[in-house]
Amino acid sequence: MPTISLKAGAMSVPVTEAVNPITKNVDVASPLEIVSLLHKCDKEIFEGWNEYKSLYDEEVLATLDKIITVAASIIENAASGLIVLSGCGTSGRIAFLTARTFNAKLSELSRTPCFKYLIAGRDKALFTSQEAPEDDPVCGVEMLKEITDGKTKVLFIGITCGLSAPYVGGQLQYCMENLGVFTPVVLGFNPTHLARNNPIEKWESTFLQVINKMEEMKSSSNVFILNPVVGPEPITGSSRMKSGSATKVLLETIFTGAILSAKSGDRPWQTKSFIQSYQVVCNNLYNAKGSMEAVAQIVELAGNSLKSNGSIYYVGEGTLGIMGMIDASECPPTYGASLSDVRGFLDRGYKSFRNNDGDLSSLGLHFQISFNDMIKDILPHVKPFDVVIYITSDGNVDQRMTKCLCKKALISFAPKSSTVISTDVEVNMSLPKEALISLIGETAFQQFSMLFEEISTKWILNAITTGTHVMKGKVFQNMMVDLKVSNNKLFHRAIGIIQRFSELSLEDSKDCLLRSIYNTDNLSEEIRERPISCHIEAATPLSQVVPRALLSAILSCSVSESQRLLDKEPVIQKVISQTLSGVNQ
Ligand code: S6P
Repeated sequence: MPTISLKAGAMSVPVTEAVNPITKNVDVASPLEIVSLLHKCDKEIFEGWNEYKSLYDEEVLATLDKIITVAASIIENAASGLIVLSGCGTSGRIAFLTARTFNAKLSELSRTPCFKYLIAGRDKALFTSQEAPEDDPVCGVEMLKEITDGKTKVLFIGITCGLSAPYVGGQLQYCMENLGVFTPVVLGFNPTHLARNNPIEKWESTFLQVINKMEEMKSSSNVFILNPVVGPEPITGSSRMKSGSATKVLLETIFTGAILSAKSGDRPWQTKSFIQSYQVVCNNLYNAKGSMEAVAQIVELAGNSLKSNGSIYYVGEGTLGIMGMIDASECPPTYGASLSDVRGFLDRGYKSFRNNDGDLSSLGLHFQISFNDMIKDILPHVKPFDVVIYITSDGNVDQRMTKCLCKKALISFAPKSSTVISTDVEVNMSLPKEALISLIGETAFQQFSMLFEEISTKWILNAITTGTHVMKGKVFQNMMVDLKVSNNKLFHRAIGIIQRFSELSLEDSKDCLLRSIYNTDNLSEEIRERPISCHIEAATPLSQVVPRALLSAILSCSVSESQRLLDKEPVIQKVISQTLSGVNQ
């Protein structure tokens, strides 16, 4: 297979969009190798990447401490204050989960819940990808105004892993214009100079300009930039993975600290120790005897299921069930999977989901999320090669959910002896209790151990869905080539992919993409000059836009000829590697 070097210098490509050399051959790796490569990438979250500042950098830790102080003061004055977490896609889903977790913690402590989340595309985006609202700064501001109405002190954390989402950019700008009320924080994983600098339609600033303004203001006002670098994603640009995990780590470090500071005026741990506890959990997860092998077996089982057009169903209670739902929701935008390929179910459905808009089940089948829905709609029709994956903290599984004649796997945080069902594969995790207690103390361990189970679950589920789609041939080298061109970020990523593999200029690569979107070999000036949002609108409902463009770029052939090649061989990974090796012979 030819090795293709990245043409653009690493320093001009945002780290979150760069190619990770660790996984460059992940497309030809075995399930066990895939799991081990993903672990190597996850280690970079804590060990840092190149010369950039890591999670443990002094500046990052000092910024975290300052944000903890602001958050603690809001928790103490919850009647007039609010903590808003906002983001798009995975970032919005982690915002939701965090707000839900810490509101519950505050209720347990008999304090007023004061967390709210915002997600571009509203609650529908918790289950299905709603990429277009990500490009809308005006909508972001409107939603922020609506949710903060009447509040006099707001900590706003805008999460955008790539420092790129206009939805979040608009909100940050609005906060900076209203510093009397808002303390803005941007959370992302690129150095500031690599923030996105593309023009945003119907808006006067680029994201880079917003960040530059924050840089100017941060020394004199309560404006914070939290941007450690955790290195490129294992599947290029898939920020649900390392960046999503690092988002969870940082938000939880802030709010556990704030809750404890507000409760007792002091925390029994250093901020650094709390982050270290996730590192210990990460290493423990992958190093535990037999655990990588067991996860690899689930990858194999689930990969074979998807290859036979089967489905994967996550079944879980509480936040572990929600981790399953989040992982499932990311498969359509990341891998072009159908909504039925991977689904997540939660014990009490909307009764325990606690989302802003309440029960959304009337929106359709894929918004029906309870065990009852699964018993009614899925279990009677499961196929023998479908896979149900139970995720449980205590080893217990609702017996009604076990009555299915298909493959079964269990991910449990209880010893094997307490497992109540028989499955094809079982991953038994245990948290490294002693190490965690020595880092954060016994009380905090008791109070927050669920957070460590959640992140362990995230790492396992991300490995399962990544591995299965690699097995299905969706990934070429470590790049998902068949992406949907459904927002500005993905439009530019698509051009980057064509440029990378074809060695065409940026302009010519863009033309190739447009020819594929508009299914023409003669691109008019009128089409070229349309705003990017028009191209996105035209491309969103189409399939195989990027593979078609890529093949016609590499082979210098017509759009219809490249479609013909794709019709002959639907496995993208094969058709591209065959084409490239043909070209290189
Ligand atoms: C990425 C995921 C996307 C992103 C979303 C926000 O794996 O599919 O939904 O989360 O595009 O990206 P960002 O960079 O603003 O956090």
